[in-house]
Amino acid sequence: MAGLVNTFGAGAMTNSIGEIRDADFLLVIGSNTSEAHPIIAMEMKRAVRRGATLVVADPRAIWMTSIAEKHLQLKPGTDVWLLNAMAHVIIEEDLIDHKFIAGQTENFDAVKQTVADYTPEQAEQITGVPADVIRWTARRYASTAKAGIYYVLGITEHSHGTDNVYALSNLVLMTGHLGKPSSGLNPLRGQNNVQGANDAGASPVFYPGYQRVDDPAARAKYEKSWGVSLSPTPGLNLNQMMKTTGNKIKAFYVMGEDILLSEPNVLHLERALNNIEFLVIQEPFLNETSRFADVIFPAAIYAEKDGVFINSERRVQRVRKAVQPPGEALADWEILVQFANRCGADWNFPGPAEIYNEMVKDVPRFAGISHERIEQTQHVPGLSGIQWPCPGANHPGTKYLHADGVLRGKGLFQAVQYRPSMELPDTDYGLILSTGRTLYHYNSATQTRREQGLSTKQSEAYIEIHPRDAQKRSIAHGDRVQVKTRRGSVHVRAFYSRQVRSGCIWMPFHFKEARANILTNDVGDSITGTAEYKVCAAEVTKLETGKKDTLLFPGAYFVER
Ligand SMILES: Nc1nc2c(c(=O)[nH]1)N[C@H]1C(S)=C(S)[C@@H](COP(=O)(O)OP(=O)(O)OC[C@H]3O[C@@H](n4cnc5c(=O)[nH]c(N)nc54)[C@H](O)[C@@H]3O)O[C@H]1N2
Ligand SMILES: Nc1nc2c(c(=O)[nH]1)N[C@H]1C(S)=C(S)[C@@H](COP(=O)(O)OP(=O)(O)OC[C@H]3O[C@@H](n4cnc5c(=O)[nH]c(N)nc54)[C@H](O)[C@@H]3O)O[C@H]1N2
Ligand SMILES: [Mo]
Repeated sequence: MAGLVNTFGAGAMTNSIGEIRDADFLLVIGSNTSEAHPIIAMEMKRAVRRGATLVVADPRAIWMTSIAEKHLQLKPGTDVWLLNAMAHVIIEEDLIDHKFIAGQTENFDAVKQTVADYTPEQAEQITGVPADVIRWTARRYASTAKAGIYYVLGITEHSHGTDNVYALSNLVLMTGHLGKPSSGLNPLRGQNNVQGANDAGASPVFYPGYQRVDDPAARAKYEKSWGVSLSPTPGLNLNQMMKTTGNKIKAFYVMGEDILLSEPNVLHLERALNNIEFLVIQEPFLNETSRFADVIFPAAIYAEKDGVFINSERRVQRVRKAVQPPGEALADWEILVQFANRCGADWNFPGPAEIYNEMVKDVPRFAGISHERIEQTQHVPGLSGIQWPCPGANHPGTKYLHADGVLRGKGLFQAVQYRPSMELPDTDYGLILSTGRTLYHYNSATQTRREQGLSTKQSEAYIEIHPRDAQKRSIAHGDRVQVKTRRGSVHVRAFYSRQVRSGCIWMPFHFKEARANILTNDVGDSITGTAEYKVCAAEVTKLETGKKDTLLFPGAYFVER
């Protein structure tokens, strides 16, 4: 879901994971890297140990802030102010890369004009980050050659998520930190194959390989290749689909998503699901959504099937069947082929290698990658798989993007103005609720809560609350509380934490008995539809005193400060 927008021409990490250790400056913004991307965090730790400067911009103190040179503890949803103020300083102090801007970008003047109003002093008022720290960060970022930016959902899960990404892209373009090793813009992808799903065209906007459905040339190509006529308009995005459920949409085929746990404003969705005519889910496990299903196709999990996964650094890697799927479960592709054929298609794919060839054949960017080629890389030490772009069978793949010029042709500067989050605290709902994940559970936790060890480490839903906010509400560490927003309420434990800012509470979304998404706002970003999971207004009231024997804080990183 990390929104797939940037202004250079490809939605993926521009660098490789292996380049992180050589970076000299790292800006980690809206990424709880050590809990959500521990392997990548290891590379960041390596860089810091080597002497690199790490700056973390995050409303919470996370483990990464403990090794950071500076922690920019901004107020949630104020990133555009922070980033535009950094751009302001970089331009004011003439730290821009004139040659790169002139040769490889367009529309710089619009950004220059816009950020002129974003002074660090005013940014301090709005973000809470001291002006001198903003200046310091801007100078350090602009003047370090190997400077990389790493971001995830703290940037994208906002009604202005695309603006946040544009503001980051502007910094990259004005400093020319692109097309070089260890220096670029890196969205760290979420689920193991979410990059692959997007690459394959599992999107309302793209055919495989980010060819737009509203591009007449791309459409003509696929009409010919697939022998069908195709719509020239993009389909509904996930957010729009969820909102039209029960009205326009009468049937759903949900494959590998537990929508009743992971979609925002989920009680609304639940009511809507009562009004649809048919719900199919394709799943390895019974989850919350299966309560509403008319049909369940039992699906094999990753270890039970062959194929490829594509990771954040655009690396196409093989997964191999290690065990047989249980009972009647089949690989997702086998179910889909059977389904298509019963709808009248005539698909005869012997296996995933042939399906992969079909997917890449009209995509120049992937054309050189095949299962056979990936097999050959398997035995080369330190190398497994091939990174796209890889246009031909003799092409070695691409470590970092834009080395021979920006893929889009010219990098496009996009001037963005700050827009506040849609729902801010008021007298009825005095706190900002933010949600996310922890080290111990994986998204809807249909998998991790079946594992004893992880459930022992973290067994129940909770909020982190600043002691000052808790005491104001007569809540003690460990008490049971009600958390309420305009959309609903849940009961959880409250744990004191000085890692959240005063005025903010934080909650994981993993627990079905206290779904964070009953609380969240389903307003979506206007371009990607990604929901504002990171900011809504909430209030907390005490229900009962917590049992003293279970007052353990369940988080992976917690210090009483
Ligand atoms: N253990 C574990 N690992 C996972 C997952 C999991 O469920 N469990 N899920 C995977 C998936 S699908 C994804 S998409 C990734 C997500 O990876 P992350 O995006 O790193 O995970 P989140 O917990 O959503 O945390 C985002 C960070 O953004 C910060 N943040 C919140 N609001 C703001 C803001 O307004 N501005 C800024 N600058 N920061 C903000 C939060 O405090 C938090 O530290 O993780 C993947 N990895
Ligand atoms: N409040 C709040 N909500 C969020 C977020 C947040 O930060 N805050 N983050 C959002 C993000 S980034 C994401 S990615 C979503 C994730 O939310 P979901 O996609 O709903 O969660 P997952 O647990 O990743 O997986 C969903 C289902 O896929 C099934 N599954 C696993 N492997 C396979 C397979 O091989 N085949 C099939 N067919 N099914 C399989 C699992 O059993 C599970 O039921 O949550 C979103 N929701
Ligand atoms: Mo995700």
